[in-house]
Amino acid sequence: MKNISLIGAPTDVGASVRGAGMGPDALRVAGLVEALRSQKFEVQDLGNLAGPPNPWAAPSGGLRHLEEVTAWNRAVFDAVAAVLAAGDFPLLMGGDHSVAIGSISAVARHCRAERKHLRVLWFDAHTDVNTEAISPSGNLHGMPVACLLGHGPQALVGWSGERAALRPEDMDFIGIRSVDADEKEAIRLLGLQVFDMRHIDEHGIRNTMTEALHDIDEGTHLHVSFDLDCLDPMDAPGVGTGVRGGPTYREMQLCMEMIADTGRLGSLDVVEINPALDVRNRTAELAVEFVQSLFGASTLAR
Ligand code: 6HN
Ligand code: MN
Ligand code: MN
Ligand code: MN
Repeated sequence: MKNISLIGAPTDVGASVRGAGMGPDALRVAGLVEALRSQKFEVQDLGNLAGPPNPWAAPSGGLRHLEEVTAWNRAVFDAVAAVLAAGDFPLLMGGDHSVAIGSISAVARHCRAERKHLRVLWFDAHTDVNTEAISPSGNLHGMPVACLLGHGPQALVGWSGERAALRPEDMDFIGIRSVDADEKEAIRLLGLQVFDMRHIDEHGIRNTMTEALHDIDEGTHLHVSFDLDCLDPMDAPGVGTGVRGGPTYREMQLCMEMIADTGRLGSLDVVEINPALDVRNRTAELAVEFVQSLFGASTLAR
């Protein structure tokens, strides 16, 4: 059993709603370390990374805070790479979702070196595949997928050692219900597999996850990028860009349990928790429950 290393990336520079920078501490207060230790994992909290403050500036060239997002991702990349090099499991606590650029780039580089097949499951209300050319907001937390596929601003592309950290067929999206007008075209051109809420409504969460996990084998490193706004805001109010109509608590639990059953989870991002908008830390507490399930907690099995 691998040791789990927690890394905090306390920033909201990729968003235009402030507050996601408090996410790592919200997860700590919700008992993430203790919860994983109760499951008999060795857990070390590496503390929070350091990075630039939020300059609270308007977008320039279609991008808000590119320099700051780049600096934070450098720190994330190095920290995640170090944990992987030590043979441990990196659990990145965001932070807004732009931090997935550094995290998944480090994972992709590691997988190439280890000859593992990287598969990414992107749990989100949004597809985050905007670029500076098409984003309606300029917020970089709406662009990490594009960057990882090799289509973002130069400063944020190519970190894994190849222009694209991921190929479209290496990832699946689950829970999607908000896609910007030009993002739809990008999804079509890239050929991305998007299990949107309609798909989940029609096929059920179990069939959806079976499809998403169908090509996982012994050589797979599974990375989960978990944006808490994937959930319905009735359950998870502490997010900056909530969209109604998300998966229920039970549906999300089954997703986590089915991933745990693969035995291939190799790295995890938990992002977009915004304590400033939350109700009594409910969203962070919910996240802790889901992380426990991802790591194999089950109602009946010991
Ligand atoms: N997130 N599609 C919107 C945008 O501004 O690009 C929202 C992005 C939300 C990003 O929640 O990680
Ligand atoms: Mn996201
Ligand atoms: Mn989102
Ligand atoms: Mn697929």
